[in-house]
Amino acid sequence: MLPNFEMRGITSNFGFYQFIYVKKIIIVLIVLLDSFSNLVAQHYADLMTNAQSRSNVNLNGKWNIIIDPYENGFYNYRFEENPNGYFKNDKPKDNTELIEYSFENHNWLYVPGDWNSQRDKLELYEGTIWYKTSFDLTKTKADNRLFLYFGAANYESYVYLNGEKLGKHTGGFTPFQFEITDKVTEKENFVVVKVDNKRYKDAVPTVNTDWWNYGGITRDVKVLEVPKTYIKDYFIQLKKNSVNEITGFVKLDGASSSEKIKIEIPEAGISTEIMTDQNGVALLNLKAKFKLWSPEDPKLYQVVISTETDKVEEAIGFRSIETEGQNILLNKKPIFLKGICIHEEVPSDARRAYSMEDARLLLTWAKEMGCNYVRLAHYPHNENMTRLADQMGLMVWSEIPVYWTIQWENQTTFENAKNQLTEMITRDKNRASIILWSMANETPVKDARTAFLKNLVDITRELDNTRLVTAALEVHNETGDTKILDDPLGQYLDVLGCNEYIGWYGDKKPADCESYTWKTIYNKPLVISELGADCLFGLHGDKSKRFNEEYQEDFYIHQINMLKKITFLRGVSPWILADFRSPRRPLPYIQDFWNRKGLISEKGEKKKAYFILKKYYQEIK
Ligand code: GCB
Repeated sequence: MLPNFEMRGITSNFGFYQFIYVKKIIIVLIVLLDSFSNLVAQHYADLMTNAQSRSNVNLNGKWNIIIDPYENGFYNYRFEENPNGYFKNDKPKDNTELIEYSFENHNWLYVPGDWNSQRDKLELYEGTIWYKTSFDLTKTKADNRLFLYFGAANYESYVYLNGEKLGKHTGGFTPFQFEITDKVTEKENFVVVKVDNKRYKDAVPTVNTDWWNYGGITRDVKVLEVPKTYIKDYFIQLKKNSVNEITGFVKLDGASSSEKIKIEIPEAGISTEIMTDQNGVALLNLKAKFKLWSPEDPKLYQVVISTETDKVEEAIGFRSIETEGQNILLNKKPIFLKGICIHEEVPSDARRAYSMEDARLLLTWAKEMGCNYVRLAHYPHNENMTRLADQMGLMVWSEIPVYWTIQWENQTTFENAKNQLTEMITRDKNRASIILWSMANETPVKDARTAFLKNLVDITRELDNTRLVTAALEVHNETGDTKILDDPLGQYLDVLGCNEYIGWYGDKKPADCESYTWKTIYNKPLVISELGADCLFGLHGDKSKRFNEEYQEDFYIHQINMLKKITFLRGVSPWILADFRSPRRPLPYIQDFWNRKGLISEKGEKKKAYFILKKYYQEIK
């Protein structure tokens, strides 16, 4: 909800009634602004935006670990939280003392990184591992503040500094931070983190998925240093449907009175000052002529935000994204999303992706295939992916792991999903590349699920009404050769996503898909968010035999023929860029724990179907 609060055309020669009228408008505006400022103050996640640009002590590297499958370092023998757990970082002085652990051991893991790929014995481990590192820190200014920032850790993390609990975070794919200003000393601070990747039925995602449950501190860890009053958050994007008007906000943390904030976008000739209110929030509304961000020309502007004591900058792109009937409009022009789904995994190393080099590998593969769009499945990927997508001109579908069947009636599950959604939007709301926020993947059609997801849609629109909202649905209504997309969730979405595997799952052959006619009850654009078939690179033979390259190739040929006939189709992201690890896929010799629907093998080899999709994308204007 970014209200336009600019007032135009108010002149001084008003009569009494006009005066009353204007007064009313002003009161309404003040109430609106105030409620928006409260929303900004309270509803975004407690996170520093653009943490990447902050001066910091980088805690990446080797951390000592203790593998703790029984959670002995957390619970006592009555299964109560132990006040003297491993976070105390003790060790026996000698054999007269009974302390049964020590971080001074030979065990360590790299951070960032998943544990499964770093040690053979951890390949399938699901449980607790304790991590420990230490750091020295001299502040550059005495009254500066310090935050311990995690890019992500999967799935549940308890964080301790110098033996004291800072807090807990749930969710494996979004950032979290703790203020540690008053808890840090100059020398030998120690951070201990208990990371647990056990799966639970009431969690998000739930127990069954189709990807590897990589555990550990999978993204960067830093201590960030900021001034006493610092620029905590900002939202600087074009207003919904506009190509020349920015609305947004800047939020300071620690401000005791109204403060001046300067926003500069030198290349667009913008230099303006705004004042914060009692919430530390300053609303922004300005007009300028921008060269708009697009896949063909991913123009980014350097945006500088400064106060008397703080300054941050970053490259931000400006573009509009909207729908009109069954079209998706980018910068007011209809666009077709030529895409591919991607898991956050480097297949050649069978590990989580986390670095800029990893992001470059995956997104370059997508670009080479002719994509202008990527679906980052099925959870928020690391920030390098969305920042690089900004630079490379790839539009992004970003999703939370509300996957298959979670507990729709469980309030705690809802709060968990809401929190992950809020953290995703808080982190990435200035990324021009992101055009779609996705609520879920392949969820069953029933009232409790639709209510759950509608609530998430409402929250998304409240936090960011500039982007489109979607979800990967399925067809549940089929009569004869007609597929009817009528999922009730569709009424709340801007873009209908739909996964379909005609010719792979079920009893149909690849060619059968061509006889289908697609319909929908909604006047909305459709993106086929998945389609795919498994194949092992190098396995050749008859196209009627599954897992041959020829089968997958034939499947893509028929699918593309079908896609061409769907009148309301405005994009596609086949499943998937590269083969990826999944415990659901044990078929020996063919899968061996790899989902083989990649168009590229785990070694980077291109399968035959890759070239079919590339050609299709080349032909689309
Ligand atoms: C799907 C899921 C995806 C799976 C894929 C498959 O529909 O959304 O996560 O990996 O199918 O390979 O079955």
